[in-house]
Amino acid sequence: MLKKCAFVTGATAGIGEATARRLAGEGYALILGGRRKDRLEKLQTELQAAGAQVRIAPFDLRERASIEEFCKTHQDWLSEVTVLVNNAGLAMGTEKMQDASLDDWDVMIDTNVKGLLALTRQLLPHFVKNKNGHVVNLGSVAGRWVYPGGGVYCASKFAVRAISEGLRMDLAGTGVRVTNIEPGMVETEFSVVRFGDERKAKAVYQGMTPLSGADIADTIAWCLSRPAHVNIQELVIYPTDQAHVGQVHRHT
Ligand code: NDP
Ligand code: 8X3
Repeated sequence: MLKKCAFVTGATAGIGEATARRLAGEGYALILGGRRKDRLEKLQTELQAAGAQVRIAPFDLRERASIEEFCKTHQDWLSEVTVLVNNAGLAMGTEKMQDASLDDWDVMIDTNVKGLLALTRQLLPHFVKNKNGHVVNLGSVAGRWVYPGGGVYCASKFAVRAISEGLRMDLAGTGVRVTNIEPGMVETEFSVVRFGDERKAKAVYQGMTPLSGADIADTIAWCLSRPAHVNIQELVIYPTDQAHVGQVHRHT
């Protein structure tokens, strides 16, 4: 039987970093993705010191050629992967669509949709051949409900939901599982990236208790630990202070 091995994208921060730590603690070997190689190496050193086997994948998910080159060079690593956590992703801006930047739209679609697809496509033949694999996608509540200023980010997460459903249908009978995790507000670097401003990012979570990366890592670990015949299709996870995408209770 294959050893437990997870490829976690976006492991340099937030949910991905927390998931890497959690899965290392559960005995998974890891391949960690992200562009900031210094952060990947730091996490690798830390987790290896605690006994985990950790390799790094420092490519930009928007560059299909880099993904293909990495995967071609490391077919032996890919053949050992049992879990793919497609976590890397981002939102850029909250401008109205009539004012928004086409470049921001490209970055979101290229990362959240095309990057996820390109890497997943590389792993699927191994999962199917091994009759063993679990794709965990990071969707969002934004993949179910649209909000003003979020149209294209939401579209990218609606796409993740559709891709998750399509994968589950096409993989039926192979033993490969597909789960879409759909969080509400999680305090990570997400809002700093979105606004490019620490102060604006802090304000997003002011007076409420958001989810943490570790909360989502916990949920992912639970989905992975279900018996092989159980597939969690999707999970929406809100902080208790958030009732809907546009409804947050602030205790101030
Ligand atoms: P963070 O900004 O903290 O982390 C995002 C991660 O994605 C980083 O590790 C970053 O690494 C990686 N990443 C971004 N662009 C690329 C790229 N082009 N190539 C490779 N890696 C990339 O955000 P979160 O942890 O919050 O976000 C993780 C996922 O969860 C995203 O898909 C997000 O949409 C989703 N999500 C987040 C929510 C939230 O409220 N925070 C709620 C619902 C879903 P690096 O910059 O080093 O490349
Ligand atoms: C991130 C959650 O509500 O900011 O996916 O879009 S939200």
